[in-house]
Order: sequence, then structure tokens, then C-alpha cells
Amino acid sequence: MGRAASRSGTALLRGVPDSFVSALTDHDGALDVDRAREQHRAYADALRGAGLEVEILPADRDQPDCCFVEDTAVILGDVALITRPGAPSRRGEVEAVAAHLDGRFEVVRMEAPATLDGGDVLAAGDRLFVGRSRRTNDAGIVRLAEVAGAAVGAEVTPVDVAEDLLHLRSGVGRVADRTVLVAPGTVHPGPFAALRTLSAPVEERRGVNVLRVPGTEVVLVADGHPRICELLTDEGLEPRPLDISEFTAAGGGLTCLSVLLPPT
Ligand code: CIR
Repeated sequence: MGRAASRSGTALLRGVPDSFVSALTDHDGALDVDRAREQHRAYADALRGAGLEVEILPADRDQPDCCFVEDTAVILGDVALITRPGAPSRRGEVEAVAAHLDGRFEVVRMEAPATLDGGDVLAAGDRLFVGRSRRTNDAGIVRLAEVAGAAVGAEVTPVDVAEDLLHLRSGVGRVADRTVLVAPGTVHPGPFAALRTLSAPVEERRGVNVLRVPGTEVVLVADGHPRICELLTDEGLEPRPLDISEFTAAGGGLTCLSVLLPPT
């Protein structure tokens, strides 16, 4: 099936390298590459099953975190903003992604001292929310605002992200265009006042990084969050639990494993 055949668009993924065992993580315990690859396959299958075209860039063994491709690019209409990731060890990930997107999108860059991870950018309603985090600094936010303003006319609202949260999207999930799912006690709800805000139960706060598949009612949810699934079902949506334990052990979630490209 060609890209144009998918009404929901394309998910760009990147393979899991052998070096994934050395991915950045705050957790103790070893990461299992084989298991991560199995989970990555299941993730790709789930996206295909929901109607997305899936493209998978080859893994780069020199880039242990390269499968967390969300952090490398922000798609803004016809423009792909290639980020400068906050972790210096991840800066080499962006070139392959830029080369892949070039031609389909106008590729624009982010220069030092700006840093930004795609996991800090959440589009909802008519604006982009961007986390000011360990990974995304003020210069990165200014560059995002410049590019987003010119490309799609969207305003950018900065949101402070608590030290113990990696990214904005670790604490806020996008459920629908104007509905977000917030992990209690992680981000101030103030900036989201114009949106409908659902609150995850405290014991499931790590599950808010859900992936709503564009153009469908399907929402991927990390395994082990039954109450979030109930909440989504009550919203008329179709939650689909998925085991991504190796990626959550490396600080990632469902959205961080893909960059969603709109249908052509
Ligand atoms: C990192 O620390 O950068 C990776 N191990 C995890 C990145 C997860 N990215 C995301 O949630 N957007």
C-alpha cells in the first residue's frame, strides 16, 4: 500500500539498535534488545492495524536511543523542524531523519544554543504546548515558536515540566484535538485551561502518554493501565493496550517511538 493510500497518514519509526542496552535511562536494570525489538514490531503492527502506513528507518548502532524518533523532528504543516536534542549523546540521531524527510517537507533546523526534544511538544486545539524541561531550553522554545508561527500560524504556550518528568508528553497525553489526559501532580493544569482535561488516576499516572491514531478512534495505551482504558472507552474511544516495557524502562512512551506524518 503506498503512502497516499492511508487516510490516517504515516508513522515514521526507527529500528532498535544492538546498542539499545546503553540507551539513556534513570532506571536500574538491564535493557533487553531482543524483547525491545519484539515490542517494536508489535507497535508497528498496531499502527498498521489502525490504518497507518509505517516507514521504518534503519537503526544506527552508534545512536543507542535512535528508536525514540519523536524527539528528532516536529512536523508543522509542510515544514519539518529538525530538533537539536537536549541530551548531547542524541544529537547524532537527527541527520538520518532529516535526510528521510527532505523533499517531502521543507526541512528547517535548530541551532545551538537551542535545544528541544519532540517529546516536549504537544499539539492540541489551535496551539502547541511546549515543555520547558531538562531537555528543552528557552532558545529551543523561541525557535519552535518562530517556525510554528511561520509554517502553520500556531501559537506556542510554554509549560514548566517538573524535574522528575523527562518530557511534557510524559505528563500530558493527547486524547483528542481539544482533550488532554493529565498525570496528577506532574504539570500545572493552568496552561491547558482552554482544553478539556481528563485526570488519570494517581496510580496510573505513568500511563498518560497515550497515542491517538489520527483519523480513527483507536488509542494505544501502555499495558497495565486499565483505568485509563476505561476512561478512554467512556470517551467513545477504542483503547488498545500494548506492552512497551523495554521502552518505558528507557524513559520512553508510546508517542516517542514515532513521528506522525499527515496524509498526502
Ligand atoms: C532519553 O532519555 O532520551 C531516551 N532514553 C528516552 C526518550 C524518550 N522520548 C520521548 O518520550 N519522547
